[in-house]
Amino acid sequence: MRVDVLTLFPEMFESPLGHSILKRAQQSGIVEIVLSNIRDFVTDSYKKVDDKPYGGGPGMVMMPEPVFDCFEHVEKLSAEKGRVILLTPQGQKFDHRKAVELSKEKRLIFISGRYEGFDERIREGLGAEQLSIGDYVLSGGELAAMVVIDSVVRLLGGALGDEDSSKDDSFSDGLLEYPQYTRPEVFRGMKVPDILLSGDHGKIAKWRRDKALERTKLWRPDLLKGDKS
Ligand code: 6GU
Repeated sequence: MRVDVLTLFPEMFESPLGHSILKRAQQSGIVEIVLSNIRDFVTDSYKKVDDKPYGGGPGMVMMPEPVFDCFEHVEKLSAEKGRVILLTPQGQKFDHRKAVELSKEKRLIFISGRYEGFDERIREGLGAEQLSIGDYVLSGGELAAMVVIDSVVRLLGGALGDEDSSKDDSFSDGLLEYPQYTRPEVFRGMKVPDILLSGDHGKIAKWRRDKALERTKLWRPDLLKGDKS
C-alpha cells in the first residue's frame, strides 16, 4: 500500500511513523508512507496558507490553492489513483469496519487541515471523502491521520509478527477483547484464572468467548445493539 499525507506539519508524523509496527511495515515494504508539506506549494512570498473567512467570523481558513497544488503534485507521484481522505471533525466517524475497508486499497491520500477548517472548494474540487476520529475537536487533522494510518497498517498482511496477530483484537469480531494475563501466576494476591493454566484449549476458547461477551455487555453495550455511537 502507498500512503500519501498532505500536511503543514510533516515533522509531527516522524515519531509515530518511526517506531514499532509502523516503522517495521515501512522497512519491509508492506507500506510506503510519503509526507508532503503543503507549505512548499505556496507561491506568494509570505508563505500564506490560510486567510480570514468570507462573511466574517473567528479564526482562519485553509486556502484552496496550496492544497490543490500540493495534491496535483502528489497525485502524479504514483500511477495508482488512490482514495482521497480529508481529516475533519465533520467527517464520517472512523471505526474498525472503516479500517478494514481502507486496508484493501492500494493507495490512500490523506489531507490534514489546520485552523477553523478547509475552504469548501477543497472537499468539492478534490472529490474527497471526510473522516473524523470522534466527536471532539483536535487542533488539526495530523493526530487523526496518524490514528487512521496506524489502525489501517496493522491490518495489512505481514505488518504484525505472528506473536501479535490482529485477529483477536477488540472489535475484530464486534466484541471487546477477552482478558489477558502473563507471568507471574500470582501478583499481589491476584491470581491468574485456573482455566488458563489448565492446558485445555477447548475450555480456554469458550472461557475467552464468554468473557469477551460479558465485558462487551457491561462496558460497551452499544456494540451489541449495532449502533455506531
Ligand atoms: Cl479528523 N480533525 C480534527 N481537527 N478534529 C477531530 C478530528 C479530525 N476527528 C475528531 N476530532
